[in-house]
Amino acid sequence: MRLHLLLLLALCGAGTTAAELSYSLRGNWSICNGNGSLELPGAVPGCVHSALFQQGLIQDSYYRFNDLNYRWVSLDNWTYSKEFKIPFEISKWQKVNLILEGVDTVSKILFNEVTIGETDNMFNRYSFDITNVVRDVNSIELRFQSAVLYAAQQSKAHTRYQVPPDCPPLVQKGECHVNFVRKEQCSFSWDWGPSFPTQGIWKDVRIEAYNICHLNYFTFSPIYDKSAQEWNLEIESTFDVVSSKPVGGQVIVAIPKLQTQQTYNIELQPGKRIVELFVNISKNITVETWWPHGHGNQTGYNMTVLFELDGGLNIEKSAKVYFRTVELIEEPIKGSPGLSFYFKINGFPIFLKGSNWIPADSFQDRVTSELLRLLLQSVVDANMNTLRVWGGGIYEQDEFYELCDELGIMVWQDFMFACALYPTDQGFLDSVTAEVAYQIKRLKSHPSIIIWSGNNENEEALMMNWYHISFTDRPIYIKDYVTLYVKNIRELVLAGDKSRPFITSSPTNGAETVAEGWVSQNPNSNYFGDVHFYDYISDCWNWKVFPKARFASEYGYQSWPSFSTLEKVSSTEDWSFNSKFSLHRQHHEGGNKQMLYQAGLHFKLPQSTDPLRTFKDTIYLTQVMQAQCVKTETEFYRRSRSEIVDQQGHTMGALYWQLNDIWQAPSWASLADHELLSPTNYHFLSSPKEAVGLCKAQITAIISQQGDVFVFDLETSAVAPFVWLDVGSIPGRFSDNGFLMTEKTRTILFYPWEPTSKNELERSFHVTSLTDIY
Ligand code: BMA
Repeated sequence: MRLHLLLLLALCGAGTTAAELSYSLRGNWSICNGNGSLELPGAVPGCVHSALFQQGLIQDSYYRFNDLNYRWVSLDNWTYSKEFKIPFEISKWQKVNLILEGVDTVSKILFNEVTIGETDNMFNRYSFDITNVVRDVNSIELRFQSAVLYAAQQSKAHTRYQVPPDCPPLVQKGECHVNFVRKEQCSFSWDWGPSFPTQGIWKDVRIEAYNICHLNYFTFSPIYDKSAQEWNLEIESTFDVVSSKPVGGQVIVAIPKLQTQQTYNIELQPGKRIVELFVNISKNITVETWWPHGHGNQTGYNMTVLFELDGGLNIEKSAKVYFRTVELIEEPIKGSPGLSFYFKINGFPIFLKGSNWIPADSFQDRVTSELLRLLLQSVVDANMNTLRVWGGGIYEQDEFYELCDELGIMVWQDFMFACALYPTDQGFLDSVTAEVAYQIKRLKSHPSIIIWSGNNENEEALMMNWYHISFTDRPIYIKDYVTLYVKNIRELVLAGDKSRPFITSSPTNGAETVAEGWVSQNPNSNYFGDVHFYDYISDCWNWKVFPKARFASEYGYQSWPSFSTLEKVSSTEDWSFNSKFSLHRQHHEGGNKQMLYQAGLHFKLPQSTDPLRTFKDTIYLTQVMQAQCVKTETEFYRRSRSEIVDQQGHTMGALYWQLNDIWQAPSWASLADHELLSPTNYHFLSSPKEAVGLCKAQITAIISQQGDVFVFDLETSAVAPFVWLDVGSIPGRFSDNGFLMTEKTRTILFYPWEPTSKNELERSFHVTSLTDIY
């Protein structure tokens, strides 16, 4: 029999028992719908949609119109339950807790038929005291309420005034009132994503039992003392002391590579206790700092913290510590009104080049650490150094930040509020307070996170009056805004994390927003803070249309994903640009027309007599258009770093919208089914549609294998713009793609993400260039 028993700590000395035991409740649970007509097994961590799919009760949720067909799943109220025997003698333990690392979202929890608590926030971690209800054999039940129904109820109960928007635009085919529930905001639909408001236990769940005392939390941050020119480390540990007497002992902090070992005496009084330690790193020792990718190494140091407490109780923690400083510089610029807005890492100004990150899947149980590694490795391979974790998604899993630390990717971390106004009644604020305090503790030791931002676009929504609020009512909403982001979230950040700056929103005017009472007349100003810029009408080859801003944290253009990506979730009748399917997948009003309009400015639109050929060529052309537009705009921001023109400039960041996709649909993403579009540099002297003398290029490839990598030796019969290599559904990444081929031969590498063979690649290989359409 496999016991899910993990012995975490053992008391030293003869004849003693363990001081803490943990019993995992991962694995098989039973799931039941509201009226009991459906009962099925389901995995934890997981969600109802995944369980239904695994049991063959629903098809792939991303297939064709299934987002609408399976709406019933999110509208039902499901129950997760499990019976289990604890494989150790539970009565011997002074304190027993049920720990839920993530519950999605609204549930009532029963343990041995006794209600032990409720949840209403998928971003919080819950701990319930079950000492008095736990037995050797137990039952647990999480009775979920549909997040959609809950959000509607909460909105209805908010009678004093409306908190807009009520519903997303119709074209998004989503659910309403998402701003009333602390859940991934884009799970009710977005302008690039479907509506799948999942239910389930989406993170780890376990029982922990302990005597004497227990380390609940451990977090730390390195702080540089400028005047003393030395590094210190602040370590914070949170204990639950269940012994009736104080528990004394020593803490030994060791960072061997920095020749640091310090011992502290502590005494923990009964109850919840916080221990704060301050470790000084001697000036005489060289500390190698953590640098972003492209600027230096990502050096980290192994640290152990050993608590040797009374009665032989030993608790040991180990972690990697990275040292770096980050400053957000807002200072006057010669020749330009306003203030700069840029980051100094370790005292060195750095241009942030990168993209925006959204959740990698609607169903988080499908987001593996392997997938994260592949995506994040692509980020650094494309020479980016920054990702913004956008506020309409989730605080990412630990592995995401660990990988960013390791790879040198700076993270701009939004709190999870986006494109909406939010309520501020006490229940909502309490839930947010718990969420924010927890997320700060969980994430603050990651050097990769260089800034916290209160929300996505909510200052702009308010001040640009997206929701048509009357002038007389505006103060109510401004007050709510300040209550939530300034009086609550900002205060929590200031109290919990001194190692990185905080801004209230993105876009914002930074110091100018503060000066204007936390909301600026125009949060998108070119003279302060960051901007978000979208323009689908102007010609994107004309750099004069772009804002010469201090920092562009969002900009972009849509394209369609490759045919091989779409093929898997569609059927033959869907394969035209104006099919019901193509319209259904487009969640941005007018998006399909905008893409053709923009492409038509410089390219001849596909005119094949074969409808499938036309569809494939149109998809290809939207991708070429997107690549060109993002290239032109990005290069403009990069150039603007070193100039002031018309009193504007000194741009220090360019993060395009968006890196990844959540499903197979048109969007602003540059990575779709795991392929990387990586532009090289060139300058066209005219639009390709006016170019004369382009002849059809015959491009061939000889594929060979070198270890895990495949080599594509390409040969072309003519100059070929926008050469696109495609290996169908084989996941992997080309070293370059979408390039201009002016030389006769070129070698490109293919890095597969799953085992494949030369034969398989040869079968799936397809190459397109602009000359195929002309
Ligand atoms: C910005 C983002 C997202 C959106 C994108 C494209 O507003 O913050 O909300 O998906 O533009 O429209």
